[in-house]
Amino acid sequence: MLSRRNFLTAAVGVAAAGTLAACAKEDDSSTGSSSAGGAKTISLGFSQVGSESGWRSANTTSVKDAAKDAGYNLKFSDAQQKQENQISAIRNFIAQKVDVIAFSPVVVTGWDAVLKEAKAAKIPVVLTDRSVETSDDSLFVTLVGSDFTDEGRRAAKILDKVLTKAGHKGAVKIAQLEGTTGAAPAIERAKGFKEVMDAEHKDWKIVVSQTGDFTRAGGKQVMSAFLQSNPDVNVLFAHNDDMAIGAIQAIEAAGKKPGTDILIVCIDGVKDGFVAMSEGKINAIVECNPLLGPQLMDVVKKVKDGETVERWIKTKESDFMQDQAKAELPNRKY
Ligand code: GZL
Repeated sequence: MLSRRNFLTAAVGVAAAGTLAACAKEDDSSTGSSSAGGAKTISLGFSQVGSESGWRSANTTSVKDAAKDAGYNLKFSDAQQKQENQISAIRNFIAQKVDVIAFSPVVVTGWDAVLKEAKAAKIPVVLTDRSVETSDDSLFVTLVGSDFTDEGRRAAKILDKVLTKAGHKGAVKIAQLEGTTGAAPAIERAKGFKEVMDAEHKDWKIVVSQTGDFTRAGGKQVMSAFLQSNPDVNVLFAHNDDMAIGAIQAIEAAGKKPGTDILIVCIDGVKDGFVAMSEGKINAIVECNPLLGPQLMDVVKKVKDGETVERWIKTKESDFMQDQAKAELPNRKY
């Protein structure tokens, strides 16, 4: 996985021809003729994870709007959370000889072969949102996205504030709803949360942990099972708001009060998460900014022009306690 601490200055990578393959769901929002000043319109191939959450929908909108504003010819593919669809889409972009390929890898492993094909085709690759595990740093130029490990640390730190504010006494028994198995945010958020637990809260215990695949349905289904197997759970740490929102339905169905009987901390900061928090059902939210489109288009232009870019372009994010929810809700852009 990208060691997010190393800020190497990367030159543009080189890549080779791949084979043409169909994509899951693709749209080609060409913006027509060349951009101002007669320069050739930049063609960008973008492979999106899917449409699994509110965060993802906001991320897609940000990418499409920013590409349109930049006058790029965007070839967009929705992989429906399947790695094979992303690999096919990338091969398709190579065959179409796009100027730059950008994608959010659904999981961290299994990318070297197709990224080597892009390198052989001399098409630079930009990662956005999620990172990959690779031993060859030349296979992508940069990552535009959040520090998920730090988001996990922030979640544990704000949970400490939530417990204090709630006047919690006694055991802290945590249920963890993990993101998609093998995805960078799932791996790194769990790691960051555990790092703070082990260092500062040795009395806390994660009594049950399972993936809800970042979806509301997954969160509801898994939380329902958690409540059967571990009825004494009193904290939920969900890797995204959507799973927390699904879990709230399961908690209420079990006759318990989310935000009171079970304290809830989650990550993303989508509007529906803030609505639930303003209703007292979520106790704190760690923001993960999906509005990466403008930063991505800026980097794409620099990479296309062969400029040097930082190895990791981080997004800025905040954290919110329940008593901030009502005031913050009107400000939410996603
Ligand atoms: C995080 C992103 C995650 C969100 C989920 O950057 O990859 O995927 O936290 C989304 O909501 O499904």
